[in-house]
Amino acid sequence: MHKFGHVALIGPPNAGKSTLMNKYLGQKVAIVSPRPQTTRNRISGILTTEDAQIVFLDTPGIHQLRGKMNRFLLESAWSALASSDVVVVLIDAALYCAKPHLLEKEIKPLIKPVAETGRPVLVAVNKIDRVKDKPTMLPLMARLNELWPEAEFIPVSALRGKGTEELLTRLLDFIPDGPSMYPEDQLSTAPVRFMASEIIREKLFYSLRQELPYTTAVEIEVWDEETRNDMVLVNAVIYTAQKNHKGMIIGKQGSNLKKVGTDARKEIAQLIGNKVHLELWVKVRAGWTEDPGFLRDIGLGE
Ligand SMILES: Nc1nc2c(ncn2[C@@H]2O[C@H](COP(=O)(O)OP(=O)(O)OP(=O)(O)O)[C@@H](O)[C@H]2O)c(=O)[nH]1
Ligand SMILES: [Mg+2]
Repeated sequence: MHKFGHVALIGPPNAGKSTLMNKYLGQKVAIVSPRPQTTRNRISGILTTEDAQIVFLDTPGIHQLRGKMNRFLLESAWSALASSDVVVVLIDAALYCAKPHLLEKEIKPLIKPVAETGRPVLVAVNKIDRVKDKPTMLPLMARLNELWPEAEFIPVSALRGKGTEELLTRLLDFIPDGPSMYPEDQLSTAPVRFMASEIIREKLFYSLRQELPYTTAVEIEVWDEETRNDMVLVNAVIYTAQKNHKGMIIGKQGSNLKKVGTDARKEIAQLIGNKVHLELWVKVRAGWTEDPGFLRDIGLGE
C-alpha cells in the first residue's frame, strides 16, 4: 500500500507554515523570517517516505491587507485549498495565549472558506514551546473547539519538532492511495532560480529593518552555467519601491549588500552543489507592488 496526496498549509502570517514544511523535509525549501508576510508564492515541498509521498503546499499568510500584491498573495493561499486532500491550518498558540482577543479576528475568516472546500481540516496549534504558562493553553483550546467544531486540534512546535510526528500520522489518514508522482530525491517543484531569489529575499528580511522588506523584490537576471565550468554566475536585481530605501539596502560603503550577497551566495552554492559567483544590483521601481505587469514578471500575478 502506497499513498500520494497534497496537504495545504494555510494560516495567518508568521504562524510557522514554512517552518513546519521545512521540518518535514529536513531541509530549507521555503524561506522563514521572524516577520509576517515572508512567503509570497505557493511553494511545494515533497516528502517521500517508504510508503507515502506527500506534497506540502506552503502558502502566503492570510491577512486583511489591501493592494494588488496582497490580493495575489491571498489568491495563491486560497488556491492551494482546491488542490489539497487535507488542509492543515497553522496558528500561533503563544500569540493567542498572550493576546486572546486576536484569536477570533484571525481565525474566523478562515473557517468558512475552508469548510466550503469540504476538505478535512487539522489545526496545528503551533509554537507551544513558547507558551511558558501551560495552563493558559486550556482556555485557548476550549475557545478553538467552540469556534471551529469540525476541526481537529493538534498542539505542535514546528521549530522543535514536537507533535509534528503525531500531526503527520493523523494527516496520512486523509491521504489517498496512489503511486509517487515525483522522483524520491526531488524536494520541490520550484525552479532553482526561484529558490535562489528567495534566498536573497530572506537575507534582506534579516538585514533590513521594519517595513523595508515588504516593498522589496528580487529578480534573477542572469543564471549562467556555461561560461565557467567550475561555477555558476548569477546576477540578481533587488527592486525597492522607495528611493530612500536604496541606500539602506546598500548600507554604509556597501556593507549591507555585501553581507546579503555573502550569506546568499553560500546558501545558493549549497542548494545547487556548485560554486556560485553572485552579483547584486539595487534598483528603484516606484509603486511596483501595484504594477500588474511587473508583478507578473516577478511571478506575483496571473
Ligand atoms: N518558538 C517557535 N518559533 C517558531 C515556531 N514555528 C515557527 N517559529 C518562528 O516563527 C517565525 C515565523 O515562521 P515562518 O515559518 O516564517 O512563518 P509563516 O507562517 O511561514 O509566515 P508567512 O510566510 O509570513 O506567512 C520564525 O521566526 C520562526 O522561526 C515554533 O514552533 N516555535
Ligand atoms: Mg512562510
